[in-house]
Amino acid sequence: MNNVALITGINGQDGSYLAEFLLEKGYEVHGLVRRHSISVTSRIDHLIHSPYNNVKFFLHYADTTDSSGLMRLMAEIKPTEVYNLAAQSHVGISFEVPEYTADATGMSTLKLLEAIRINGGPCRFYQASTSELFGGLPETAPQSEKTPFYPKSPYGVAKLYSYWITVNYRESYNMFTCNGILFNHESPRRGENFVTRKITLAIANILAGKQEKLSLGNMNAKRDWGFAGDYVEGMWLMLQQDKPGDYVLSTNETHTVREFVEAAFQEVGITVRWEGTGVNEKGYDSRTGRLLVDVNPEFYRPAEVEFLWGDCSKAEKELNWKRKVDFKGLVAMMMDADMQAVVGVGCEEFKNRK
Ligand code: NDP
Ligand code: GDR
Repeated sequence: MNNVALITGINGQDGSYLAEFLLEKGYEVHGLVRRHSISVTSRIDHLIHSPYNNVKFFLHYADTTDSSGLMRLMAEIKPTEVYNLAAQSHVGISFEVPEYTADATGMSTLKLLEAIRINGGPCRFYQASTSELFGGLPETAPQSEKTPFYPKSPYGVAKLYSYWITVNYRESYNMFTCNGILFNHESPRRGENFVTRKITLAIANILAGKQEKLSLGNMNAKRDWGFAGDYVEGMWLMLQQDKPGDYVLSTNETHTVREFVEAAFQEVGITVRWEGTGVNEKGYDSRTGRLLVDVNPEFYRPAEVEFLWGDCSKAEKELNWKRKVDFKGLVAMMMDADMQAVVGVGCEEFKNRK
């Protein structure tokens, strides 16, 4: 049987890495994209312009909130594996658009599962579940598959629905459905309004004279940050097992947002000196005294997940999965990519020039 994958959210960060990974494995890959007034395919343009296009790689217009389109696509494509990565994926923005987030991040999962069930045929299903299902209470860390859920945002609540409907279809209809409970994973392809990319891009812009300073919200939040390229392999591994299950993927490291800022500046040879606390906290270049970082309460969230630190021992044991890139490697990779793109030189060359 041919391996045919359908990826929702193919032009997102994870979708682009997963498409590359599956094509390399010989899959026929179909991706679902929404219509936009401008092009949003920059992460997959290299695949659109590759020999794979229209041979092994196909894009289809659809929206996961539109069940008739999903039904039609399932009947047409007959995928053997579906990866549901589409979502309104920004936690902060979910407080601004809670109802839409419930539709796109929650209800859409049900629509996709129904389209698979009604169309019949053997099809394995991956749901992009998240560490935002956990409340991030320090006493619950490190969080594993057994940690109780306590979502703190409209995004987290919508993902909670998706998590349980995925489990429910497994139990009700004997479908092969899996939840990957993934902790934060980043890359040079990360959206520019997620905190890691916001930081690395701002530093490159500051050094290029295009931005004055970096303004952030809660710098005390702790996250377990891995590399997206490592995590898409884990998604695929979940669907290759004899039995479906739910798995945490994480790095087993945790760092504050402040530590990410410090590590990113270190990559370009700048040590940050901090002064003040809370909204008055500021970061200065320890050598020149220049203001580099401040706090803008606009970026605080109405409710926050304070402490995420994943325990992925189940995935390590059962899937034989392990992350390859650590925190330092991730920061270096992202900082270097933004330096190359904005300043025109990598971090090492920049430091040697100073
Ligand atoms: P991105 O925000 O980069 O990508 C989201 C994708 O979903 C985009 O391709 C977007 O398309 C698409 N999309 C959004 N709404 C719809 C819709 N209604 N119909 C069709 N497509 C839609 O997210 P990531 O790649 O980072 O994450 C992938 C998934 O994994 C998401 O579900 C996210 O919530 C989840 N997740 C991510 C983690 C992370 O750290 N990255 C951790 C845990 C879970 P468009 O370009 O048209 O907006
Ligand atoms: P998160 O990622 O909410 O964990 O969700 P994000 O990078 O947005 O925030 C991480 C932490 O940084 C704090 N923060 C800021 N965040 C943003 N975006 N902008 C800021 O200026 C800023 N300042 C401080 C946040 O408050 C938070 O504590 C990501 C998404 O990819 C989800 O889809 C996914 O499910 C989870 O990771 C796991």
